[in-house]
Amino acid sequence: MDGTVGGGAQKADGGLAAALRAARRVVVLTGAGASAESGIPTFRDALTGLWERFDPARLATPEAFEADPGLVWGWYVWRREQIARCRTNPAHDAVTRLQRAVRARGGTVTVVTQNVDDLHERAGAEDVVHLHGAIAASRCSVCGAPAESEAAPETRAASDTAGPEIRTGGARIAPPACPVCGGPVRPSVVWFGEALPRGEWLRAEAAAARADLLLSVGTSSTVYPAAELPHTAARAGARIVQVNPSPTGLESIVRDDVRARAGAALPGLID
Ligand code: BV8
Repeated sequence: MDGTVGGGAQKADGGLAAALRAARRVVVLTGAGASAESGIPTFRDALTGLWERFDPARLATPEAFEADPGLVWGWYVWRREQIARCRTNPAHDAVTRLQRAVRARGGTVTVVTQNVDDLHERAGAEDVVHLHGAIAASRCSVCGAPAESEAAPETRAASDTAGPEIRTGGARIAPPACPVCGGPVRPSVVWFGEALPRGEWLRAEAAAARADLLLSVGTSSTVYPAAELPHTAARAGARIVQVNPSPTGLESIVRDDVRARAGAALPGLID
């Protein structure tokens, strides 16, 4: 393990700043922790309201939606409303500045996120790879036709009347019916047990396989196949940098372990 640098880093080679300035093929892999300082709870945080007795990984499954579409759809309506009220945080803004700086010197930065929010895009990042889909989009769970994400008026009324509960997380809301086949509409995210979008995965994997630096930000490195990407980059000889206040399963391949919150640490690393 290399030396340590300030800011709560567990270990980092003094050359981290130089490496970030010299890198030309960068992958930034973000997880729920990158949006935590925007007020979006991570998957490890306890859920609230009706869902507090559920493990998010148990809610984010086709089986849960099949068993109780209103419970799962209500959770996503609540999360969408939460995300719509949030703003980007300094971590998202720093990632965008890094992408612009590396591009200005002829390099590439591929932002690969496990998050289903749009905060990287709202911060100005381009060509973001969404491994797990986007919460803002919906599709029919039966025929796959794209569908409106807004709950249908009758069910929307239910959530409006349920106002405070939905704000604190706690209402079942019947999903809209598909305008094509009448099937229940679902969020266009990748649930546990579902394959990642092939094109997105191939883009992420190819970027990791040619990276000279991979920055892992705010992910517990427990969800696969996304968690495989730092290992793919390390095998390609990339420098692995981690920004996370807690240890993850990644330390053995991490050269610079910045043990800090992303919004606090990334601006100082990038600028
Ligand atoms: C699949 C969308 C196969 C929904 C999500 C090996 C290989 C392949 C698959 C598997 C495998 N082993 C197990 C599997 C199955 C499974 C899996 O990985 N399970 C885990 C739990 C063991 N994987 C799958 O099911 C994947 N599909 O493999 O399909 C297949 C192939 C062909 C055909 C059919 C099937 C699909 C996985 C995608 C699941 N969907 N999201 C939604 O969001 O509602 S994943 C979901 O979890 C989110 O995307 C979230 O991002 C992710 C959790 O990971 P993190 O982002 O890391 O979040 P977490 O809360 O865990 O950690 C937050 C971290 O932030 C912490 O470390 C914390 O310390 C840190 N933090 C907190 N605050 C801050 C901070 N860091 C910085 N700053 C802060 N301020």
